[in-house]
Amino acid sequence: MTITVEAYAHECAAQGLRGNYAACQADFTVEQRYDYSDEDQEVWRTLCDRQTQLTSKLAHHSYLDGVDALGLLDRIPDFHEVSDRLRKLTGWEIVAVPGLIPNEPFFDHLANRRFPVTNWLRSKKELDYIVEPDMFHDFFGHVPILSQPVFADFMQLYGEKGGAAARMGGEQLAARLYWYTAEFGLMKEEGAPLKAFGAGLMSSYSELQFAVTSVDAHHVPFDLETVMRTNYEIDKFQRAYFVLPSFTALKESFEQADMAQLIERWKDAEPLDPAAV
Ligand code: HBI
Ligand code: FE
Repeated sequence: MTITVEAYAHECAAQGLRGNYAACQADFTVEQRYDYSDEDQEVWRTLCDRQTQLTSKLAHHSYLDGVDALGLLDRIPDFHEVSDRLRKLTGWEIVAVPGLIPNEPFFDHLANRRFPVTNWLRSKKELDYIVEPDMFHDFFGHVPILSQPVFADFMQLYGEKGGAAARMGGEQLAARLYWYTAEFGLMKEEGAPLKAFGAGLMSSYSELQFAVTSVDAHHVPFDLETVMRTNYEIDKFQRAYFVLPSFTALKESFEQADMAQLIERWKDAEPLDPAAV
């Protein structure tokens, strides 16, 4: 049974999360309310100008094609306008949320091809790093790649199967899969060097360069079971970056996975150290 909005709003306030959860519907969505200040618009343009200098070189072409197709660089995007374009490409749409929402509704939105995007933007003084995912991370980071048909299918399957896994006690295994693909995934591009597509990299100036170009970045060939067993930390550079051979490989390995068996086998096992995989 999912936590109620009121109880979750209270919890978030206690943790000092920024979003206005009191305004949430039962599915934890809110209206975007396009009432951004001039400073917000300037922060958005500054972040996009700076980040696109890197993504143009280091992001997978599927991500870049999505940025072009959805048009989100010159001003803070209108969620309904971008949803109309995205829906025509892969059936996905964007729903506004005040920030992180409980796992259950999050999985349910993904299973229905709705991606939750935070409706507030970091302030000028937080340009380089922000703890909570804000609209720049969610929109600039996560949304463009949802225009890639196979990854779009994977993300819906993740909502369905990841949600089922979480209900079977495999919440951590499911979270790791999301973390090492949707957040920090890299991919081989035919005949090209390594490229990034994970949102945590797309939206981070420093970590995108480190993950793709540093000799100290630990690149590991993608393996579903290894990913689900490997620990991660949320507030430092990753000590492992998993490299996909293709989005099809990701989708098919997850389709074929027997989550009940994986949970049975690894739920209570010692997690793997990312530096050692
Ligand atoms: N909520 N809005 C939002 N965005 C996320 O990326 C998100 C979330 N809630 C839970 C969550 N991610 C992770 O725990 C997933 O692994 C489920
Ligand atoms: Fe994210």
